[in-house]
Parts: sequence; C-alpha cells; structure tokens
Amino acid sequence: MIHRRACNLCESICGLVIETENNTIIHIAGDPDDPLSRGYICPKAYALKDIYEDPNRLKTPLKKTAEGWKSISWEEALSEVAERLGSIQRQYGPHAVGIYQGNPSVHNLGTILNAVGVVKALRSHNTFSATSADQLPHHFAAWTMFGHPLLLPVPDISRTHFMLILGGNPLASNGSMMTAPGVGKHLKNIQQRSGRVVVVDPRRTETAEHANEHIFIQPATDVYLLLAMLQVLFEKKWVNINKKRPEIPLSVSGLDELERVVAGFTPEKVAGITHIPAAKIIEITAEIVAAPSAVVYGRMGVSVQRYGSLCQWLINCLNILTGNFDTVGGAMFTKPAVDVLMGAKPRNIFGRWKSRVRGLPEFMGELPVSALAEEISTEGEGQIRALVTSCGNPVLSTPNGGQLEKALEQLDFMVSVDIYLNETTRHAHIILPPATGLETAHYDLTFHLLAIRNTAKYSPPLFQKSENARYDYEIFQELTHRLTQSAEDFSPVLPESQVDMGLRYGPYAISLEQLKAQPEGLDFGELQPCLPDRLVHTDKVIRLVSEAYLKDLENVRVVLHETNSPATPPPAYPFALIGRRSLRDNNSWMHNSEKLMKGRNRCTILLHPDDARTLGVEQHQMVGVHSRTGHIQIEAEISDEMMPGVVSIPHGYGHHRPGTRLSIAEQHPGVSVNDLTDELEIDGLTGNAAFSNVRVRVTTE
Ligand SMILES: Nc1nc2c(c(=O)[nH]1)N[C@H]1C(S)=C(S)[C@@H](COP(=O)(O)OP(=O)(O)OC[C@H]3O[C@@H](n4cnc5c(=O)[nH]c(N)nc54)[C@H](O)[C@@H]3O)O[C@H]1N2
Ligand SMILES: Nc1nc2c(c(=O)[nH]1)N[C@H]1C(S)=C(S)[C@@H](COP(=O)(O)OP(=O)(O)OC[C@H]3O[C@@H](n4cnc5c(=O)[nH]c(N)nc54)[C@H](O)[C@@H]3O)O[C@H]1N2
Ligand code: SF4
Ligand SMILES: [Mo]
Repeated sequence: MIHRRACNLCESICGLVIETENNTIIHIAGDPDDPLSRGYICPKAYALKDIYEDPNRLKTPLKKTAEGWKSISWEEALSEVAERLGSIQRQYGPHAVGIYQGNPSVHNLGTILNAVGVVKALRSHNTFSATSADQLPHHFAAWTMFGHPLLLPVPDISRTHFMLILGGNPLASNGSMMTAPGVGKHLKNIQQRSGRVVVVDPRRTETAEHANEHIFIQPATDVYLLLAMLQVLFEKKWVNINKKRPEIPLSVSGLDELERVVAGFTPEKVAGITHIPAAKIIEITAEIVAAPSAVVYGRMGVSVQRYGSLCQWLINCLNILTGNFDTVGGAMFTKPAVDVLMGAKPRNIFGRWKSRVRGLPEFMGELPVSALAEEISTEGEGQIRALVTSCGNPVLSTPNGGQLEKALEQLDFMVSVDIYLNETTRHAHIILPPATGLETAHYDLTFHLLAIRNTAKYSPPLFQKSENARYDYEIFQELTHRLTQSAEDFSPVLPESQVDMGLRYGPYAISLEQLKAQPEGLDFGELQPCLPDRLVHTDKVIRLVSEAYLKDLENVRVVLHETNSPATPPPAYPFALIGRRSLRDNNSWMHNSEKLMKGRNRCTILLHPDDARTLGVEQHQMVGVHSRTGHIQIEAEISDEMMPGVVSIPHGYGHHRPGTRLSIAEQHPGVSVNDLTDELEIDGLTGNAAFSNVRVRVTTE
C-alpha cells in the first residue's frame, strides 16, 4: 500500500510517500507532488519507522512503585493524576502545580489543540514551555510591533535576491520559524539568480559553507551589529520603507525615536565588540539596500542570547526600513488555510504576573523556564509541589538541567505525558504515553503559519494505535474533564472535526473532505502582501519602538562604553560556549534510533586549532569543560570552522542517567551541555534562556 503524509518531526513538514506491506513499512521517500516540499526529505524521515517499531516506546500508563515501574490501567492512571493534582491545589493553591510543555507539543495535532484544556483547568501561574528556551523573542517582537505574537514574518526565500542569515543553520536544522523544506535548494536558487547569501555565525556552519560569504561574529554581540546597520541606514539616508509599495504604503510610528536611539552605534564603535570590521558592516547594509529584494533572517543563535529580544526587534526594523517588509522577496506573512489569527484582538500578554523567586515576567501566559527549578526548590508560599510535563525533556533541554534534575526529586507528585521513560520522565510518579506519529492523524496548525508558501495538507493515520493505547487528545480531554469535575458525561471531540471547522471558516473556505481528496496537499500559491490589513493593532500602524526595548537598550549602551565588553572574556572562564545541531539529531529524543545514531560520535566539543595548541589538546582527546553551574568530560574535535575563543557543544545528549528505558541511546550516551548552561544567563527583557555565550574553561584533566 502507498500512503501519503507529512512528516511531523520538525518544522519542515515534508511530504512523504510511505510504502507498507502487511502492516510493515518497507520504504519511505519524499513526495515529489507535495506542493511545499517537492520531494525533499532528510534522514530523520526514515526514523519514523524506528519510532513506530521501537520496543522501548511506552504504550500503557506506568506507575512508579517500591518494586519499580508497574503498568496500570488508564482509568487508574487518570483518576490518580486528577486526584493528586486536585488535592495539592486544594491544599496549597492553584500555583502549586507547575506545567512544562516541550517541543513536540506543536508537532502533534491532538496535543496542540487539547493540552490547553489542562493548562486552563489548572489555572496555575507556573506554566512553562520550551518557547522560553527558543523563539520567545520572535513572538515578543511580533506582539509589540504588529499586535499579535503569532503574526510572524517569514523570509520569502524562494524569491529573494539577498539573504542575510544570523544565528541560523538551516542546512542542519532544516529551517526554523521558516518552514522551507529543501532549504539548501532555495539558497542555491538565490545564488543562481545572481543573488547572494551571507551568513553571520561564530562557526563556519554547513549553511555558511554553502553561502557566498561567511562572517565570524563574537557570540552574543549581534545586537551591536544590528544597531550599527540601522545607524548606517539613517546616516546615509537609505531609509525607504515604502519604496516598493507606493499604492498601499505602510504606516509606522517611532521612526524619529529609532533614529535617535541608534545614533551612537556607529560601525567603528561596534567593530571591536563584534569582531566585524566597520567597512564590512557598511558593505552588507549597502548590499541590502541595493538588492532588488533582500531579507534579514535571525534564528536560534540570536534569540538565545542576552539581548535576544532586541535582536529580533532590530531584524524586523531592518527589513521594514529597507522596504523589504510585506513585499515580494522580503519578510512576508502567510495566509494559512486554518488561520489562528482570524478575529485576533490586541491585548496585554506581558508581565501580568512575575515568577515568585526571581521576578521574571510572564509572557503569553507562561513564565521563563529558566525559573522552573528555583520555583520547585525554594520553599515558601506559591512553591511548585507537583509538576505536569508533556512532550518535554527539560532535564536535558533547559539551562542548568542538573539543578532541575535535583529539584524534580523534591516534588510531591509528577506526571509526564510522554512516549519514553527518559531523563525527565524517570522522575515522574505516573507516565501517560499517547499514540504518536504514524498512528495519528495530522494537520499542521503551526507550521503552515510559518511556511514560505501557502499550502495545506491532511495526513490520515497510517497504523492503528495499539489496543490499549490512547490518543493524546483523549488523554488531555479526559484529564480536563476530571480536573474541572464536570458533571457531564465525557465524550471526546475529534481533532479532525476542529480542523474541519477551522478550514471552513478559513480564508479558502474548504472542508476537510476536500483536503482529504488531495492527499499530496493543496497549493494556495506564493505569499502575498497583506499589510496593513493583517496587522492586529487596531490603528494598523507598525510600532517601530516600544518602551521595553528602549530600557534594555540602555544596558547595551553601557557596555559599549566599558572595557569589560563581551569581547573581553573573564579570566576564570575564557571561552564562549555556543550550541550546534546535526541533521541526524532532533533535540534530545530521537537517539533511540539505530539508523540515526550510527557513525562517529557527534557529541563533541569543537575548538579552534590555536586554542587546542595553547591548551595542549590533541584531536579526539577527552577534555574537561567547566562553568559556573557544572562540569562535563567530552571528546575534543579540533577544527578551524570555529572562531578562536569560541567552543561548541550540541544539546540533547546525556543519556547515561540511570533508570531510563532507552537501549540505543544508552549505548551512545554523550553528555548534556545543559549541565554547563546557566539559568541566570537570560535575555534581560523577557527571561528567555541565553544558551549562547555561556562562559566556560577547558582543561586537559
Ligand atoms: N543548550 C541548548 N539547549 C537547548 C537548545 C539549544 O540549542 N542549546 N535548544 C532549545 C530548543 S530550540 C528547544 S525547542 C528545546 C526542546 O526541549 P524539549 O521540548 O524539552 O525537549 P525535546 O528533546 O524536544 O523532548 C521531547 C520530549 O517529547 C517526547 N515526545 C516525542 N514525541 C512525543 C509525542 O508524540 N507525544 C508526547 N506526549 N511526547 C512525545 C520525547 O520522548 C521527549 O521526552 O531545547 C532547548 N534546549
Ligand atoms: N537536525 C535537527 N533539526 C532541528 C532540530 C534539531 O535538534 N536537529 N531542532 C529543531 C528546533 S527545536 C529548532 S528551534 C530549530 C533551530 O534552528 P536553527 O536556529 O537553524 O538551529 P541551530 O543549528 O541551533 O542554529 C543556530 C546557529 O546560531 C549560531 N550561533 C550561536 N551563537 C550565536 C551568536 O551569538 N550569534 C550568531 N550570529 N550566531 C550564533 C550557531 O553556531 C548555529 O549555527 O531546529 C529544528 N530542527
Ligand atoms: S526535514 Fe524535518 S519534516 Fe522533513 S523529513 Fe526531515 S525531520 Fe521530517
Ligand atoms: Mo526549538
């Protein structure tokens, strides 16, 4: 049998053609007819089979007992979870239950639609997610500038003539906040139409290797580069917001103020801090201005740093001021078939409450995950005593995971909705495993919103879930029902019916039946200009400047005038640590696939040959890496792809922890970089984790 579906493992949502025989997968290939991915897939697609067949994957609820883990019925599990959470909230108040939602939440239809029911039922201020270890600054900029956190501009990569990539490595990550399957081909096409791709990164990445130019930057100094580029635009009188849209001009507020605040950041002043010569900064700015169309795109590397929110704000400003906003080849907006922005109204979603211990601000109903461990371990009123995790592995994925690991042991109760018994869920008292991947229907509510082309695709389940398993929507809906103690009988709402409704009321007014009739997906064409209509601000004016940015900018200005700049390392921790991704990893959770794990050890520390020489480190030698929060032993890989003074370690490893059930992963445990990262290193404006530029020392012991 031949099945068509979308891969739900990462943001690319590639179309797949899966061949089965007697209920076994015999082949997985890219679908050339998928209107978005056009046949592209990556090696992880094959691992969908491994996940489906993985004997370690959990199918029934588990309960921790004195004799070890015991399988229990869904009835027993759900009633115990609801009872324990309810009684802790009755005794200590609603905020005593914390919630953490991880990355696959947005890749699973049933979860994205229904986990929110549990969150609402719990009414806890202690709600956390992987967003604050990732893309929070994008949402913050979208909310302040355009009126809604999900009104996110996407680079029109298939039509642009110049692309400046800061802190993104789409050739390894397959693109992020930009659903662009086959991104390598798109980058090549830019070059073939005589355009240019320039990458700014402290490492010469896979993407940098394929770009026209790579510029090294000192980690966490992008804010200075971006400010200087804006300063150049104003000084040279290159600002031209509506140059390509005389008919429907954009209205902006705060232009004069922006000119005033960037004025001191000349290329000459920031060159020392960023390690980018002034002439180069002027040259790239001039290229953006001269190109028929251009787009600046910044991702993980610039979001997860001290000034991550300023960076994402300034990137939007650059696209707007150069006339590359909501225009072909610039930064554009999507019009997805299920449009979550329909009827959206502006509202305050920032700082409505603060974290108890450190006073970090709420955003979009969530607190920064860097505060999670201290909220569990610091005694007092409002302390977290029970935790719900869903689709998350915060022990390996959040800053100072070692501290969190200890904090989890203090909880009175923990429940994890997860498909594995892993580094995080081993601390739970009950694990609720949903059916996943090929056993579920999929419609991507999130990534059509971020795609470089307007398309829609429905994926029917390929396999039946196992007999006693439950779907994620059933688990969340039933838990919500029990937590709210609703008197009505429970009857599940199918995610498909919610999608059908969304499609019918959406901009293309189609039904799910119509979409199902086109299994390779429906194509609604290239992105179209849609401003100012689509702005959520009621006055339809883009806010170039907000108070919050101006305040944080003062801190940037202070450093510019100090000798203790990010370019002057503290002697105890002379190296700047950054992350990296490999095509065959997916954060922390796919290391149980033999296919993805074979080959050389990928969990290594990359360091420059000059640094290796100074330290006396040989290729493949084990070295110690130390930070304020912890230390690890890791294999050294010496390479001039690193900037001197900067080292890189991937995240998502550290599978040696006892008591997990991950047989392949345990053979290739690696170490967790988040045993080195620091919960105190955050974006000062939002509290987003700052994984980039963690200060470390490397030793040969
Ligand atoms: N140092 C450093 N740390 C980082 C990053 C970095 O670059 N450097 N990146 C950050 C980023 S961008 C992110 S998004 C986070 C990710 O952080 P997390 O979301 O916390 O971690 P994941 O590794 O994605 O873990 C996914 C979990 O979901 C489970 N899972 C998989 N599929 C399903 C499913 O269908 N249903 C359910 N219920 N569970 C499922 C897996 O078993 C696993 O436990 O990590 C962040 N951490
Ligand atoms: N294969 C694979 N694909 C994935 C994932 C995965 O784990 N593996 N994870 C998925 C997830 S959850 C996400 S969020 C996306 C992330 O997608 P990307 O943002 O493309 O991911 P990264 O590879 O982490 O790229 C970050 C880049 O920033 C650079 N960098 C670090 N610090 C700085 C800095 O201070 N300044 C600048 N300019 N650059 C810096 C790093 O060297 C790195 O090249 O990938 C997704 N896709
Ligand atoms: S790029 Fe992402 S969506 Fe495409 S096949 Fe690979 S993991 Fe799946
Ligand atoms: Mo992410």
